[in-house]
Amino acid sequence: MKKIFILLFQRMIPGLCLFILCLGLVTAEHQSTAGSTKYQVIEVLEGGEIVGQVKWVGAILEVKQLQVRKNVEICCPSDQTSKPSPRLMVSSKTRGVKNTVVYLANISQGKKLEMPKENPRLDQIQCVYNPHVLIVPARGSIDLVSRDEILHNIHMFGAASYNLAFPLANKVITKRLRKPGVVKVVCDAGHSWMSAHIHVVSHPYYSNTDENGNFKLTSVPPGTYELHAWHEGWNIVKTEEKDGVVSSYNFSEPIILKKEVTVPKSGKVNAVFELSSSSK
Ligand SMILES: [Cu+2]
Repeated sequence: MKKIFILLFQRMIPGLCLFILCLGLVTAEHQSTAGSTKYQVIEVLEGGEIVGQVKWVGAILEVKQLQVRKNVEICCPSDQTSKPSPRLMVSSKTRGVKNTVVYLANISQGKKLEMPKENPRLDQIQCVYNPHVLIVPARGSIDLVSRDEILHNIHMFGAASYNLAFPLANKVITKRLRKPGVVKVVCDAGHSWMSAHIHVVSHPYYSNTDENGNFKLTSVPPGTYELHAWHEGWNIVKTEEKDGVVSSYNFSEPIILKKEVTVPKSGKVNAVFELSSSSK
């Protein structure tokens, strides 16, 4: 009798495993579907536009930058010993602030998030990331490449974690960015002045400001939204020294400005954000 039970139990094990596996797959599928149902793609009828500018108010600040002490011949070929900080780029003509990501924070439905024909690219050129801020659709890929004949090491953290060595120039590494959120990029190969931000986005209503601080969101379903403007920030909260020399600056958290906007049917709404030395 006991033997029959053991035999039956042994025969049930593969079935039981299969059942648990199926349950797991169903749960995983449900979770991934639940994640993607947060934003719904619809045909946008009588969509409107949000256009505007991120502006600097008051005297333009110059953000301190670290001295280049490693691979100077590649990083600073034109005899400088430091590079201008890419953190705060204000046009002296238009007072527009570049690299501010303006987006709709509470949109639940709208146009489709199109995958770009070519992957967005992050270059490492003369020990600077180019572009400094970029937008990548979630589940899309990014191409990372170094143009310098020295070692760079991309360290990403936040919404994605990667540690990627670039010992050679012109070798492209492609990585998928699955989770929406902000990814911070730094170089772990002794170039502590190098930094960039990647916004991994789950809907198409994101715009990175140009050199005049301009942004534009198109085909927005008519309605009232919360419009956010993200800037990485420029205030130094801590200075670290090594052998009497500044080795790194720790910056304050990104600044997020908020504004309510109402998009009219087939119309346009203008929005202006202001940043100044007292912005937090
Ligand atoms: Cu580097």
